[in-house]
Amino acid sequence: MAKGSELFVRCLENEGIERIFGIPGEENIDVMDVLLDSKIQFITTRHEQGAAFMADVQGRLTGRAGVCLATLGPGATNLVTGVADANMDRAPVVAIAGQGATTRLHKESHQILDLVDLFDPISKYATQIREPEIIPEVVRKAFKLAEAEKPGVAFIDFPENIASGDAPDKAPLKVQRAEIPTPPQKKIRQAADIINDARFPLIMAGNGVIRARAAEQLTLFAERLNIPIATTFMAKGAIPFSHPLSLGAVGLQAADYISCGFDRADVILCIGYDLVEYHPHLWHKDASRKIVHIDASPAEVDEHYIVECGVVGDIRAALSAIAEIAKPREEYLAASLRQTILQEMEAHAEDQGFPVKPQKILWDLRQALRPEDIVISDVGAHKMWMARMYQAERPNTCIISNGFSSMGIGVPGAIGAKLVHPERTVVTVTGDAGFLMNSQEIETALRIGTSIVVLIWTDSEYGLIRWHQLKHFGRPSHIGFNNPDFVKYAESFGAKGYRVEGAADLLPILRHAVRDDTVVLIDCPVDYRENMKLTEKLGELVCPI
Ligand SMILES: Cc1ncc(C[n+]2csc(CCOP(=O)(O)OP(=O)(O)O)c2C)c(N)n1
Ligand SMILES: [Mg+2]
Repeated sequence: MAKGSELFVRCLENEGIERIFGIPGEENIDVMDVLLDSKIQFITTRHEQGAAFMADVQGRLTGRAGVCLATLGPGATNLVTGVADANMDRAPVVAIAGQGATTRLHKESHQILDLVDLFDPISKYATQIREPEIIPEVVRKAFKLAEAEKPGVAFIDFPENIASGDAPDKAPLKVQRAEIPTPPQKKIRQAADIINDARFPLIMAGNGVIRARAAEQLTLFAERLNIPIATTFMAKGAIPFSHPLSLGAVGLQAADYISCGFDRADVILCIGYDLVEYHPHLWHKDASRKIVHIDASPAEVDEHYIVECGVVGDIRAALSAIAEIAKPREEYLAASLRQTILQEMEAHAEDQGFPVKPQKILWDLRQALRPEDIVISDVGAHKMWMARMYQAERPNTCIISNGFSSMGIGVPGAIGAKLVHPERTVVTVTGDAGFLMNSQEIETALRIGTSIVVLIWTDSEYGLIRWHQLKHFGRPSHIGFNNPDFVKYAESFGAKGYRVEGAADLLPILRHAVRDDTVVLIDCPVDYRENMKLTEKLGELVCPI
């Protein structure tokens, strides 16, 4: 007779997973032991949060659930931030925690916490395996729900006595994925009519487009109807930035050039757009535009997002069907807007100022990378710059957390991405604070041989918070700290470190770093005086259209 842990691992194998990220503990030793005889690779991390972020980014890139594992109590609580991030960024993840035996869960007992309660608000599904015979159902349900639209986290609490005890002779359940139906014809027609009647329609594409693997259809749709596209931060690359219909990314908490497009538009086609990414009140203050919502799920309720027509179902099918019957538009009003955005991006390409300006860092980074290479941003002022100015050419090549927006995703996220795409260069763009939140995973990266480049924007501050404080109160409050010597820090792990000492250093260092074939840290001092300059410039914005 098999043990519960054996049946459990067989069910995980049946889901086709290649690896699990995590940290062993006492209450999951049975699972850990069974994994030795499995083809599933276990990647031992240095913090459970790192494991969760690795699973998060792997899930986001592949559409298949990334898996992380922790022990009970403190192991499980350490998973929480990464799990919440995956859930709100709509990344499929199955998170597993060991648990004390079912004979001691009813009382105060060493390291026991009600984990199902703890994970409930940060997952789509949280359950406990109370009996061994439900293992195949629980595992199958967890994967099915994690991967179904909108993807997110399924959490499994696995008590130690169920893992070590006998399990019935059961087989894993057949893997079946939820299919998304084609939207009703009536809605396709209605959407086409609204587009035909529009004076200036604008597309806002969200991460749902990338999840649906609908980027190509989106570009074809825009080309055929001649409608410009702005993407959210999490949909960068859904249309190549070099495409003349691309207007870059929206999501700043303030007016931006692209706001001019929203102001001028009378119809906004929100495709795969998710309200968690960007409050509707920021781009639709007077709630007067006609909104066409095209997504796999019905729209969230929001007083600034009242839908004129909801086309719910498979995004690819919706776009092809609408493009076929709507009339192509002759004029394209946003060309001058694109010109302004391009000029802004290029303005500092040759800037020699030091510390290096954010615009220049992103310009050089783009020069050093191929279109298929992947950049992952951590969270901070650098993310705002990256979202606005990094020119992404393909979907899932610029990974930004903008649902939960948790600092610390950068280093572990890059490891997850490199495992998915070992042939591509993977760069983390991170602040000096977010970097040190999970820098311990450099050791993991070196041990498992994932070469990643970590580009640290050094300002010795929580830069984004200074930016907000200056905007609101005109003075900073408690945002400073000291940094270690990042070059020595890299070397102490056995990684490579570079320090940028002048703006002209950056591009050559980046070109070296992408060829170094190890973990590389680059300490790049950044000139964040540009933050308030941007705020002032956007405050005086004169629309080019
Ligand atoms: C885990 C977590 N803690 C706090 C925050 C709030 N927060 C957002 S950005 C930021 C500052 C980030 O500083 P740093 O990593 O140095 O990046 P910079 O803004 O300087 O580019 C803080 C504290 C957050 N998003 N996530
Ligand atoms: Mg900083």
